[in-house]
Amino acid sequence: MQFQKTPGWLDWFAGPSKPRFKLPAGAVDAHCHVFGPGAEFPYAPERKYTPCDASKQQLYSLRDHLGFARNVVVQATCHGADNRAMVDALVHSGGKARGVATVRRSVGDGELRAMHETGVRGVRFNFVKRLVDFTPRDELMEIAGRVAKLGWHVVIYFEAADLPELWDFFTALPTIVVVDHMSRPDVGKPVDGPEFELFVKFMRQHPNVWSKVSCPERLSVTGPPALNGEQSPYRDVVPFARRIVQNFPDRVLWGTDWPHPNLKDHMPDDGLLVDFIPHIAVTPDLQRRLLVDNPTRLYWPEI
Ligand code: 0GY
Repeated sequence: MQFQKTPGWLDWFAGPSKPRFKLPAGAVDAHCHVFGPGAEFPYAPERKYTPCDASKQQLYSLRDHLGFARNVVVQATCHGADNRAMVDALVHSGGKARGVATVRRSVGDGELRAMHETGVRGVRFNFVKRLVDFTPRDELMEIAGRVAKLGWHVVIYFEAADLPELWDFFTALPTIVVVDHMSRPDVGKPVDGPEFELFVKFMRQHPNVWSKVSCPERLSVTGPPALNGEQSPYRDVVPFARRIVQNFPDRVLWGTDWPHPNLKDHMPDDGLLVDFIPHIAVTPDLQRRLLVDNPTRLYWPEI
């Protein structure tokens, strides 16, 4: 099937720079996606955007270029609950990728077990209105209970302003809960202001909550340019991510978010994104926990 990408959609950046920061051995890109290709894996009828294709081969060549050892491929909303493209990426990764799926209540236990065999280790619940029509919470809670039996976790994507309303639901989940992109804080507000304090409290009070300290390119107002080699790219995001890494060093993950859905003004250079890491995880020990120990414990506990 031929698909016409959403007007204004930016293609991913085809010539990423080589990062200056050398990733530690065994580093995991713990948040990335594949899109189609649409001709092989059609986009879902209920999708809110149509992306450009971004294949597993392209993802794995980026992995090698940047110096990652492994990937966690997260189901993107443009594929709805049809996990075939993501699962196909896992199956062809030579054991170097694990996945996070989107499922409905109608999913069979046999299907869940089959996904587990391919490397799926979590489900994603999305609460971002521009991306999905919401699934009822009782259905999500039922899914969480079923995947908990497989040892999976739940990834949640929501915006900071919605945390108060979602708090009780999130804290009732029976699994590890991984928050995408620090719940998208408004980095124009103070890092010790009420909004981000609530997120820190959420993590502090609930030891099963983890966070991805990813997506500075989505959150930044100042944008990417490093003024010199010393200064971080996306520097207005640094205090937020650094605070989470320092306070919860054993519950943080990092990912590129390649191929960067829904960016209309600016498409990041993935090499520069990697150069953001030493500014938020400022010692080799913190870097190793963020990039190697934590994702390995969550996705490859057997190694
Ligand atoms: C991200 C962020 C976004 C999109 C999706 O699945 C998706 O469509 O996750 C977004 O638009 O903020 O993590 O990729």
